[in-house]
Amino acid sequence: MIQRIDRLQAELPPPSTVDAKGAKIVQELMGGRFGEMSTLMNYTFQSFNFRNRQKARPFYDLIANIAAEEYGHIELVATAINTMLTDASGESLDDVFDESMFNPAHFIAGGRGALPQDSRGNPWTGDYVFSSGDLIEDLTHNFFLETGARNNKLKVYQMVDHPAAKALTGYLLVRGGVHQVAYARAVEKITGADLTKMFPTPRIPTAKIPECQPHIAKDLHRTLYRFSPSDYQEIVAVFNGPHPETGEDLIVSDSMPEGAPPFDLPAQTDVFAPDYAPEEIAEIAQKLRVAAGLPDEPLGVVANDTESLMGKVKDKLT
Ligand code: MN3
Repeated sequence: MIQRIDRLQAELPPPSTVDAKGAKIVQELMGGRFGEMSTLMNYTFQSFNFRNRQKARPFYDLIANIAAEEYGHIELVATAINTMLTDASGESLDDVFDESMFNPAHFIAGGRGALPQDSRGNPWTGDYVFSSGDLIEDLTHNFFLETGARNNKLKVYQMVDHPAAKALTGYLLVRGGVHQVAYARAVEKITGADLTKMFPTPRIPTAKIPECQPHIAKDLHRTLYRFSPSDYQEIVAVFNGPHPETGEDLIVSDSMPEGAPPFDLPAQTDVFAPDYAPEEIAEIAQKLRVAAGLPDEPLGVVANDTESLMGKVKDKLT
């Protein structure tokens, strides 16, 4: 089972200008063949289907644990797309539609929201999942999947200028690198075949990408987080030794990333999100909260709400 934390794995910038064309391009990192839905579902199904797991525990733990991190990655991609589709400066829909190459489904099927699609608007498909039951094949596939994913992230980084897309790809390039190393190391531990000799594959100069630097400074390029309070402890048996590019020791962190609260994106009434009259829903929600004996202010935490109870507490502490 999965426990959910209402925070993003990394900080993303607040909404600024609408970039509908960029949002369409970033969809590739959501629902493309090498997108985060593919990494999430590949590792999820491989972990569900894993047989003889007690005898192969370090490898089961590795795949199951990375699957959990990938859930947070689809959340980050969605948040970046939603930020790029958010009107923070009064930009009218006409201005948005003057752009070529936007995805109409972002406005028609979605309320200016991310969709499980690629950059062409094609839906993500389960055909992208490879779960053969052969551990060595699956691990080799996963190495290649992370390789393709980083390749696509770098292309999106180069194509899209919106700050949310830059922050997103800067973070995911670093994390994808960790998963690539993890799967290479797993193949090496079983077969002796050293995929890391193929590094750098692809050639991604993360040291020269400004948006990667804050994460590299925090060692995120060589740290595998354990996404469970008590389980998946055997990942340390695989994720160890020197990083193939930098030579630094690999690290397993026993805690999840601290992460950051998301920005509460404003209602977009032109697309009925959350409704044509969001104040009505707010009024109903407030009555329900009072009836349930909840405090006057929301209990959830967002990045831009200093009025909430938790926001005030946080303000006092910082
Ligand atoms: Mn990922």
